[in-house]
Amino acid sequence: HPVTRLAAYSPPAWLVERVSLTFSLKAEATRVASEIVFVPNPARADGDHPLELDGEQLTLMAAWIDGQDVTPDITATGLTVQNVPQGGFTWTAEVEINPAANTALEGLYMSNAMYCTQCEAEGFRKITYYPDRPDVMAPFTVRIEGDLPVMLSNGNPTAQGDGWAEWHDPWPKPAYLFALVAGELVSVDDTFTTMSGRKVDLKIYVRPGDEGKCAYAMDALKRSMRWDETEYGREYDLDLFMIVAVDDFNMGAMENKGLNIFNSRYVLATPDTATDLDFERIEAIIAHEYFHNWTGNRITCRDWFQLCLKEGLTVFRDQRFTGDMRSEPVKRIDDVKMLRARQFREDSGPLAHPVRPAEYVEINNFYTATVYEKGAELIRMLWLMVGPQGYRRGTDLYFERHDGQACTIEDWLKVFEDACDIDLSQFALWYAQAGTPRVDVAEAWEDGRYTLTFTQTVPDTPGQTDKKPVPIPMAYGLLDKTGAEVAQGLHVLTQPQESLSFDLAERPVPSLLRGFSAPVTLARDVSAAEQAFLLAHDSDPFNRWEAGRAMMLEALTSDRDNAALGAGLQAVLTDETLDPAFRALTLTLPSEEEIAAHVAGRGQVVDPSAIHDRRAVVEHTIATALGDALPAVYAAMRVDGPYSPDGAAPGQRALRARLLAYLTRLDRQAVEAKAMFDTANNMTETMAALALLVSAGQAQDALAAFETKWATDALVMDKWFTVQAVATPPAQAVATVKTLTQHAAFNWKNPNRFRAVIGAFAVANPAGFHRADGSGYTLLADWLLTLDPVNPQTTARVAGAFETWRRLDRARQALIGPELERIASAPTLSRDMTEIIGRIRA
Ligand code: BAL
Ligand code: ZN
Repeated sequence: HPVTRLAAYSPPAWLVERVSLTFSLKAEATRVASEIVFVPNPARADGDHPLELDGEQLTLMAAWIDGQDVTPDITATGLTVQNVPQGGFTWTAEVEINPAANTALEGLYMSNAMYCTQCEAEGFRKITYYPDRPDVMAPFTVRIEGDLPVMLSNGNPTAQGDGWAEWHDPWPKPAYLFALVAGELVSVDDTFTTMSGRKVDLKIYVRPGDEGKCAYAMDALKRSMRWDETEYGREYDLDLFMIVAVDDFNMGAMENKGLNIFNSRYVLATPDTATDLDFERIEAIIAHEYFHNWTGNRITCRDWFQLCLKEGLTVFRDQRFTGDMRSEPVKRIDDVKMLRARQFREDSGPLAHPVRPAEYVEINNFYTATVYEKGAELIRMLWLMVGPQGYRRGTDLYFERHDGQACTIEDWLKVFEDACDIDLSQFALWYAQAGTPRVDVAEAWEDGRYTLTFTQTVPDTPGQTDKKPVPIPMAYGLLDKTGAEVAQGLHVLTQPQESLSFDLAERPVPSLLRGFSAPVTLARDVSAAEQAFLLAHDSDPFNRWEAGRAMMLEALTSDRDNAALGAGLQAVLTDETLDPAFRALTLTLPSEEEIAAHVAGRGQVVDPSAIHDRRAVVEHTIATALGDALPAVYAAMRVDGPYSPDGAAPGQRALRARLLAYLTRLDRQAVEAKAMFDTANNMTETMAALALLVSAGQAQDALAAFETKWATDALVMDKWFTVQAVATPPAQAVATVKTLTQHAAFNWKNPNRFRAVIGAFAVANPAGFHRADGSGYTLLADWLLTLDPVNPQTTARVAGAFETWRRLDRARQALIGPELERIASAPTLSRDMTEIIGRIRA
C-alpha cells in the first residue's frame, strides 16, 4: 500500500468552479450524473496537465469533455484523461454504484433502508469521479430522484416535486463535506435568530417514533449557535441547519455543510434511555459539529496532514463550551483523564505520531486521540500564552484572512504571530514531534530564596529521536503553611533546563502545572504529607484533584501507608463547599489503564491481573476509612423530583454513584445497589447500579429485567451489552463476551454493536482481556478478522486495543505476538489494518 507524504504535497492542477450532481437512487444500482467545470490552477502554471480524478468502486457508464466522448485510462483508484483543453473545460460523466453492498459505510450506503453518506476523509471518490482532496473547493448543486419522502443534501432547498428534490450550497466546499440523506424520516423543527437578526430553520431528522428523543439535542444546538456568536463572533450562514440521526455510522458524527449526520446515539435521548453522561456527550458533539461550520467548513484543511487544524481547534472550542455550560474545573479534569487514558497511551506506544503526522498509508487511521485531544491541548497552550484577548484577536484575524480557504498549521500560527506579536517558531515543534514531554522538577531552599529547576526531555518515538525542547506553559502557585498563596503565575519554559526563583519568608509548597497547563508528565518527588496538604488546601481545583490522584496511585502501586489518603478523602467527601461532581471525581480511583500507564512510566512490567486485584483492595480500604461519612453523604446526595440532565443534579448523582461503589465494596450482597436498581427512575442510576451488580456477580435478575424492558431499543441494549463486557469479573469475562456475541440483538456489522461488545471488552476490561491464558487475545483477533472485510475503518480502530502489548510481561507478549501475526498474514487484509497491525508489530 503506497505511503502519502506531507513533503510531497503539490497544489492541484485543476480547480473546480462549480459542480452539479444528479442522483437516481436505487439500492443496488444508483446512478450518479456529474457535471464539473474545471479551471486551471494559477499555482500550477508549470506546463500542460492531464485531468486526474479519484474514483473507487465505480462503474463508469459514459464520460464527455466539453460534450465530446472520452475514454479515460481507468485504474482501481481513479482515472486519467490526457490532452484536455488547458484553458478549462466541462467534465460530464455518469457512474453506477451499489449502496446496498457498501458495508464499509464510506461513500453512499444504506442504513435500515435509508440512504446516507460519509465522505470524510476519502469517501466521495466512492460516489463519483472527482478531485477528492480538501484543497479543491466548489459550490455544489444537487438533484435527487427517488421515491422517498425525504431527500436531503447540503445548503438550501431550491425546488422539489413528486419523486425529486433539488439543493444548492452556495459556500464553496471540499468534497469531504458533501452529504446526501434519503429515507422515511420525520423532522423535529425549531428556529434560531442569529445575532444579525436572520431567522434560521433548524430540523432534526429521525425515524418515525423517535421524535420525542430530540429535545435535548435541539436545545444544545441553539445554545451552541449562540455561544459561537458571543465567544467567537461567528454567525450561521445558511437559511437551514439540519441534523440527521443514523444507526449505522463509523464515527460519532460528521459536520457536512448544513447537513450534519450523527450516529443516533449522539442525538436520541430521554431520561429513561440516556444517562447524564450521554446527555453531556450529546451536548458536546452537537456543539462540536456545529462549531465546525467555521473551523473546518468555511476554513478547511489544505491536505489531510493538517487534520488537527480543524479537529484540535474544534475540540478546544467544544471543551470550552461544555466548561461554560457546566463546570469548568470538572470539565478540565474529565478532559485530562481522557487525554491521559487515550492520548498518553498512544504517545507512549507503537502508534505514537505527531499531532501533524508526516506520512500515512490510510488517513482514516489518523482520526486519533493525538490529532484530536493533543491537538486541542496545543490550542489551549496558545490560548494560555497569549491570553483570552490575544486569542480572540488571533481567531478574528484567522476568520478574516482565511475565510473560504484551505489552510495549514503555518497559516494558523501566523495569525497569532501577527495579532499578538509573538514568535511561534519553537511552538511549531509541538506539531511535529511525537511523544509526551517529561518535566523533572527539583527544588532548593536557601537563605530565603526558593528555586524551582525544570528539566524537560521529549522521549523517542517510532521513527523520531533527538528531539528539541518545546515551549511549556507552566502555571504555578506557591502556598504557605496555612495554604495561602504567596506567589502565582504562568512561566513558559523554553530551554532544556530552566530555573525560577522567589524571595520568600518561609519555604513554600509548590502547586505546579495548574489546570494541567501543558500536555506533559511532571516528575517530582512529593512526600505524602505534601500531597495531603495540596489535597486539602490547593486553590487550583485541578491540582487538588491531582494531589488525590497521586496519593491513590501511590497506594495502588507501593506499600505506602494509606492513612493520610483515607483522611484526606474523607475531608473532601464531607466538605459541603465543594461541588459534588468535583467530590465524585476526587473520590474516583484511577482506572486500571491509568494505573498500568503509571507502572509502565516507571519502567516496570504491567500485570493487568495484579492491578485489578490491588485496585479492589485499595477501594475496600478507602471505603472503610470513609467511615460513617460514606452512608451519610450517600443518603444526602439523593435527588428527588423529576429528572433533569442539567444543573446540580448530575453531580449529585455522580457522587452518589461513586459512594455506592464504595458501599458495594463493603457488601458483596450489594443490597444498596439492588435497591438503587429497583427504584431508579432514570437511566443514570439504573446503569450505575447495574454495573456494580455485574461486577459483584449479583446481576442475574437485574440483567434479565433490563433485557425484557429494553429488548427493542438498540441503543439501550448497547448499554446492556457494554456493562457485561466491561464489568464482568476477569475469570468469566471471555465466556460472557462469547455469549453476548450469540445474542439475537448482536448485529456485529453495526459499528455501535461491535464497539459495545468487542471494543468495550478489549479496552475497558483490561484484566478480562489480558487473561493469562490468552483467550481474550484470540477472541479479539477472531473478531477483527471477521469484521475487516466488511468494515476496515471500525476494525482498525478497535485493533488499537493491542497497542500496549510491549509493556506486558513476556508470557503475555508471547501470546499476543502470534495473534498479531495471524492477523497480519490474512490473505486480503485491508489497507487500514495492514497499516495499524504493521505499526503495532514494528
Ligand atoms: N470530522 C469528523 C467528525 C468530527 O470530528 O467532527
Ligand atoms: Zn471534528
